[in-house]
Amino acid sequence: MFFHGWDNYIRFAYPEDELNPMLCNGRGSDKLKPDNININDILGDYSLTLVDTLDTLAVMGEQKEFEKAVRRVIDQVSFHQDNKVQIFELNIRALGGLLSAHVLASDPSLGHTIPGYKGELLALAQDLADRLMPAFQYTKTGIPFPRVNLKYGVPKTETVETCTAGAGSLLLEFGVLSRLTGNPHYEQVAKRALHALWNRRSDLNLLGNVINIQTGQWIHTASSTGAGIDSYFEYLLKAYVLFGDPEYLEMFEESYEAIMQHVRDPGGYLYRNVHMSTGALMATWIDSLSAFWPGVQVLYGDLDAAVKGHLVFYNIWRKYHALPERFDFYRKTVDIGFYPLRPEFIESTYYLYRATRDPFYLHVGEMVIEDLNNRTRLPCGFASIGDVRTGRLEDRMESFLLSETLKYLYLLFDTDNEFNAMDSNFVFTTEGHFLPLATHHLTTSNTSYPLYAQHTTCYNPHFKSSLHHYIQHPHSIDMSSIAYQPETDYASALVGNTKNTIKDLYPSGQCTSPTAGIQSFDITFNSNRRGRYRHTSPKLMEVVGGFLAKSLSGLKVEITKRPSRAGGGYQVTRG
Ligand code: DMJ
Repeated sequence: MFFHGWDNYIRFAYPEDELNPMLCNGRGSDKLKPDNININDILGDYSLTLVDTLDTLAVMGEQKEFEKAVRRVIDQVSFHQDNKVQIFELNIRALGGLLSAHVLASDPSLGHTIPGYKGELLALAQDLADRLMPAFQYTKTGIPFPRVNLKYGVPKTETVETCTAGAGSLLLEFGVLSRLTGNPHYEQVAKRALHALWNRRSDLNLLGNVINIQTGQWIHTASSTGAGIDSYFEYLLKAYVLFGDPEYLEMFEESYEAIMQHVRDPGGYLYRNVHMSTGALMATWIDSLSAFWPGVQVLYGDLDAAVKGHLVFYNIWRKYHALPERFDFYRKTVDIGFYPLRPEFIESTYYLYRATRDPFYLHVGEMVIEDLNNRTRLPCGFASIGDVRTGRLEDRMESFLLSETLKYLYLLFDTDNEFNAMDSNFVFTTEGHFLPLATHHLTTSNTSYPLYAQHTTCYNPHFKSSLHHYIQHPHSIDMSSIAYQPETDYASALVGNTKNTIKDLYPSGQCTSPTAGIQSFDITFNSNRRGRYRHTSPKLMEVVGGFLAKSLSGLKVEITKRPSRAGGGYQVTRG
């Protein structure tokens, strides 16, 4: 799948920014419609998909292709463009892509060095960051302007309203750039922006969605884990993982507590839009961007909450064979129907599998692969879905398909991949870029950091040493798989999903039939005073109308009570 997207991009679109999978050609900035921010916030004529995909090539072990792509970037990519772009998008997609590829190309311990490479990607990254810096120049609060012209700086007419995620998700890339170049300025401005937002949190410790960068007033006061705020939280936690500064963890913990108390619904499955000052419900939809949140919860160590939240998106996906941009949980229907091949649900699935090894998550991955291939694959690449209900396609393949969606899918199934086994402090950024930081960069001249970032309750699936924080799952099929838990049915009902057929799971996700000898066991039922049958076996779970035997390796047995008109007794079926 990856090469279907990548080869077609290189063949039909490169050196343009994106592939049009229907027209089989390339797409760059929209010069005819400068206000088309859907395109111009992201595309600016710098071969974006190429830059965004570099580290995926390394992650997939495609060293020759990685080297070739890096050479292409060095020889042909320039950010000296008369285009107004969003600093958030350029930061996560381009700066993150360049930094990741630079570290891979230059650090021998990672096994992807490129002969003759002289740090050109780092120089390009710094050139790009310098072009983004005007966004921080004339702000009274320290919160940056959302957009800059890469050639001429911030236009005089530029809006002073920015979203929280846009202004507060810069620290990983800017921090790494500072430490690699020795220029602390990038990290300082990103940190200042983060603090400026944080200092404007409500008494409930919640942040709003849109803020005026000059007055510091909130414009849109809905708090959520979704669009407009999402990666702010992600960067607090990942900044702690990467830089080791406990301040970020404390901020994350305060935010997390507030989210769990006010944004999460009392049932524990949905993360909603609530007013940042009162906690009152402001909308009845959740968005597909917020599907990243269970992944962050895994990283933080709250596996129980992660499993539940993920099940909501799993059931929405099963209902529509993709994730609609917004789903109304009150009406149990689609609110906004497009799906531009986003990664968030797959990202969380990946984190959950790394943490639990529950084959259920491999089956989720299999479902996603089938749906992507069935619904979005065209001869020239993969197309966005315009409406998940009708399957109408749109002629766009965003760069995150190759940088994130297919990277996480690959890492989900390539269980022994070297990037899954790494035991050092690194993160995947919000664009899925692999970003490590060597230990000697953990201290800077003006700030002191503890040498190693490790919080005792923080589970990082990439840290082998922290695995003891969570149970090891058995390698054989076991009824403890989330597929068979009541939570799965609950989440299914929550989104009005009537498709309840979960395929049988196989050990470690292998599609082989389990071979097990004939087993027998005895269970004693005792009648209590009210004539009800009681059992004492821990292997039996009471379900509506009968019992379910569990924890029997390789065997599922269902015991159902027969109605008296059918003769009574129990019906035993093999499942
Ligand atoms: C990506 O660019 C990143 O994942 C970002 O954090 C959110 N939007 C897209 C994917 O949906």
